[in-house]
Amino acid sequence: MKIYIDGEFYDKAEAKLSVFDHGLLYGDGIFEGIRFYEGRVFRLEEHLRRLEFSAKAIALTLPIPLAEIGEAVLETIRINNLQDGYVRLVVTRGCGDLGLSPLNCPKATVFIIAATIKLYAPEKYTHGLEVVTCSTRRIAHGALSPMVKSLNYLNNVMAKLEAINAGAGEGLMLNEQGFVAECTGDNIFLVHGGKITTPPVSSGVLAGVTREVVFEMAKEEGIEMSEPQITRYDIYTADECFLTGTAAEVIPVVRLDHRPIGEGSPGPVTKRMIEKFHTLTKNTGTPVYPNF
Ligand code: PXG
Repeated sequence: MKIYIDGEFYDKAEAKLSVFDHGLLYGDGIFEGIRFYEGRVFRLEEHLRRLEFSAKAIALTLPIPLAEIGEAVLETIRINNLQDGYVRLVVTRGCGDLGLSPLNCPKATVFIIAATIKLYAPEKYTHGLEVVTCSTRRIAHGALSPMVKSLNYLNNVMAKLEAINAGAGEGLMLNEQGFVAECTGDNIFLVHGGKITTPPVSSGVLAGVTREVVFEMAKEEGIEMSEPQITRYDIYTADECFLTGTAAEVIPVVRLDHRPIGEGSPGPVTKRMIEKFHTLTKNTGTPVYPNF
């Protein structure tokens, strides 16, 4: 495995950053999780744009132009000769002194890992996930914008641990007001009477790339879609529920807090979204290899 760090490729054992990198010392940095399918990167431009916005929001200057970062993503996949997998693209604040100030860090560091990905068990896609509500709340806008895909994932990590300890596949995170935000690494969607809803970004949601794909697919299918504030009651009483994320893709949820959602099995709208999503991942994306 070859890993990209600041323009060079290193073997896995040699791919190391300094203990003085503020990405490690303070979680000061940003990342993207990107998937590629059959030699094509899915929604690369959208991921790069979100990275650019995350960087702007935390006043981090990207050390190379965005287009070069995109090219480095493709090169990392190529050098590892992969067709299907997952890219972790990380930009840290870089090395500095001990002390919070990012002004101590002259240059940000970019690293890129291309690997295969471990998915939820295949039966979860056909039978659906069980989700529990976590007591850990999603980070508040007043603390750090949940729109920033930052290296500060500790609240989500703690929520994930709660879900695992409860024997559930995923954890539902509420915002400070008690409204539904999202799961620990996935956006959430409901189906009520054939219409799709999802919490607005103002509820403390990451603007997921896959979330945006659901808006497009719903439009194509002529399915009405809106973003009202959502409570757990809305999920308990929904016909269907599903999650989306780069890692999870589109996955049905059949129980929340031990209550069956709808019939307690994946519904028709969810199944249609899964099918359409697979068609998109198969047939669209930025080619990794020449003469594709
Ligand atoms: N919410 C949160 C908090 C996330 O971290 C999503 C929603 C879905 O966004 P996308 O753009 O992926 O549709 C995420 C994404 C990982 C991993 O390694 C995590 C994510 C994506 C890919 C990999 O755990 N989170």
